[in-house]
Amino acid sequence: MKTISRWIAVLLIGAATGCGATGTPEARIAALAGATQDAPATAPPAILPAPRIPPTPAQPDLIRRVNVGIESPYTLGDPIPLTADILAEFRMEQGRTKFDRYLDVLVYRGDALNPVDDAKIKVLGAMREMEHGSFRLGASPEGGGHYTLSMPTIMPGQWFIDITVTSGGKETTIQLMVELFD
Ligand SMILES: [Cu+2]
Repeated sequence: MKTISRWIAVLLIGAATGCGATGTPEARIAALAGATQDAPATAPPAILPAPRIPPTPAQPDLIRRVNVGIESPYTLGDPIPLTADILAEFRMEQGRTKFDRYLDVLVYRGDALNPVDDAKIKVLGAMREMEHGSFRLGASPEGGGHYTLSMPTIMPGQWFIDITVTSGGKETTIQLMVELFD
């Protein structure tokens, strides 16, 4: 019974310390210390944290378009029609941190020679089944039909990015799934 309640405590601590399955190294050490605090004095010393592994080059982001619930490949920069004559191209690159992504949306009428500079773009980002980390931000007009946003995609995993473009009184939402790898 005592052992079971310890394990529950460990699980609860693990659940409370983050959305990842493993939590931070510090959290794991804390959980371990909590679970062994009434161990005999002859217990071996606490396990030292593994050396911190420096960030390694991540594998490229996996990007897909989600359209009425169906995912299909999306190559950054490919035009997606928003209305009968308005198109948008979506580009992303790594931002200032490992997981932030810099988003560039190019909006134009017919072809890129006719940029649309009076669009409004709102971006909603969320991880499925995770309450934390959602963001709702506007992209800034940069001229030439470009709208940019530094997206606080704070952790690896699958992010669903809803990009709502309002132009000429018409609103269209494009959803991209961006999977970031650690
Ligand atoms: Cu998360």
